[in-house]
Amino acid sequence: MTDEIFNRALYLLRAGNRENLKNYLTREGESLRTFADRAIAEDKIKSTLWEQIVGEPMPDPQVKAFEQRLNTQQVSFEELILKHSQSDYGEMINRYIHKQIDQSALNQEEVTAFFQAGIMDEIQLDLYCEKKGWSSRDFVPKDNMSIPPSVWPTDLDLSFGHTDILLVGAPGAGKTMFLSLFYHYAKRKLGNLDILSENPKGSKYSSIIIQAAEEGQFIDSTPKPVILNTSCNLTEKILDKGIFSSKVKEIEMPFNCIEISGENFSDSYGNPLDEWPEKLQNIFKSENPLILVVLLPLDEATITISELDHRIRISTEDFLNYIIGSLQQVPEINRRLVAASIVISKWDELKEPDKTVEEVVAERCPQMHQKLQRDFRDTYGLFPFSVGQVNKKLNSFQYQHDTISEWYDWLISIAPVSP
Ligand SMILES: Nc1nc2c(ncn2[C@@H]2O[C@H](COP(=O)(O)OP(=O)(O)OP(=O)(O)O)[C@@H](O)[C@H]2O)c(=O)[nH]1
Ligand SMILES: [Mg+2]
Repeated sequence: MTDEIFNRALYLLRAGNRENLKNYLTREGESLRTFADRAIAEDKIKSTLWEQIVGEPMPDPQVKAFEQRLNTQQVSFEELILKHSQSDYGEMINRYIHKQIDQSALNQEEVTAFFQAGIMDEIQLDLYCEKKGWSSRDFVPKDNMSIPPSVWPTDLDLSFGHTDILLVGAPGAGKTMFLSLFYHYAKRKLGNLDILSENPKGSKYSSIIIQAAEEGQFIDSTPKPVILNTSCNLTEKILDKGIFSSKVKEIEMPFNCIEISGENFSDSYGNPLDEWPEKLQNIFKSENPLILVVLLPLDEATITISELDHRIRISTEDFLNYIIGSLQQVPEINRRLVAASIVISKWDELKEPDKTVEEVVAERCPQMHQKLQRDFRDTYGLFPFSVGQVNKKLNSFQYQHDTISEWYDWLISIAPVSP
C-alpha cells in the first residue's frame, strides 16, 4: 500500500464513513485488513478500531503470525491441512490455496494432499489437472481389483509331482498380495513365468494378479468358498560343482501355489480340521511335498473371530499356533511338510526403522517361531514382506521387489527339484 493510498484512507476513516473507505480501498486493489494493520502498527489508531474497520473480530497474535508466514510461503502443506479445519484459519487458507491454483503453483504432492483433505473439490481438481496436462485419475483413490468369478475354482486338483505351497493367515493378512508380488517378481527375473496350462483358471488368476502388482492395485478379499491354485514352473540356473570343474545347470521346480480365504482359517479356530468343507480337505489328499507360508501382518497383533452372535479377539500368536498345530496333526499333511516360513507382511508399516524381523517375531509370536525352528531347522525361514511403497490415501502402491526377492531365494534354496 503506497503512502498516498494509506493517507487518503486514513482521511476517509477520520471522516467517519466506512462505506466510502471500503469502496476506495477496493478500487485501489487494497484490503481493509492491510490498511487496519498498518494504521495500528504506525500508531495512527487504537487497536480496538480494527474490528470496526474490517467488520470482523481482530485475529489473535498467533493467527496473525500464521498469516504472515503464509504470505511469505513458510507454511508446509501438512500444517495447512491441519489448520484448515480450525475456524480462525479456514477462510484464510482457502484464499491462499485458490491463489496458488490460479497461479498453477501447486505440485502433484500438494494437489493430492489438498484433494484428499477436501480443500480442493473434484471440479477444481479436473480443471487444475487439465491446465497442467496431468490425469486427474492419478489423484483419486484406486478401487481394489476384483477377480472375475470365471476364475474362481471351488475344487482342487493338484498336479502330481509338484511342490505344494500353502499360504496360511487370517483374513486380510496379505496372502493374495504376497502371491501377486511373488509371481510378478518371478516373471521379471526369469523373463517369463511358466504357468502350466493344465490349470487354466490358475493361469488366468496369476495373469490378473501380476497385472495388479504392475499397476499398484490391491485386490478384493478372497471369497470364502474359493480355492485358488496356480501351477507354475520356476526354471533357475544353479552352479553345479564338480570335482574338477563347475558348470551352470538349469533346474526345474514345479509348484502348486494354493490360496484360500483367511475366513476358512478363522472359522476353523477351535474346531478340528476334519470339519472343514470337503472341498478344502482336498488339500490334505495331495501326495506332493508341502511348504507352509505363514503370514503375520505387522499392523494387527490380534484377530477377531466371529461365532454365531459372539465375537472374540485373540492374539495372532494364539490363532496361528492353533492353525499350524492343527495342520501338523493331520497325518496326511504332516508327513509331506518339507519347509515352513513366517512372513511378516505389511513391513512398510514399521514405525521403528531399526527394528529387525527377529525382534518383531520375538514380540509377537515367539512360541511359533521356536516351534517352527525346531521342527524344520535348515528349511525354516523368517522374512519381512511388503508390496512396496504404499500410498494409503490413494489405496495403491509402487511395487518393490526387495523383500519378495529374499523369500524367493530361500524358496529356490530349499524347494525339491523336479526329478
Ligand atoms: N501397507 C500394506 N498394506 C498391505 C500390503 N499387502 C496388503 N495390504 C493391505 O491388506 C489388504 C488385504 O491384503 P490381501 O492380500 O488381500 O489379504 P488376504 O490375506 O489375501 O485376505 P483374504 O483374502 O481375506 O484372506 C489389502 O487390501 C491392502 O489394503 C502391504 O504390503 N503393505
Ligand atoms: Mg486373499
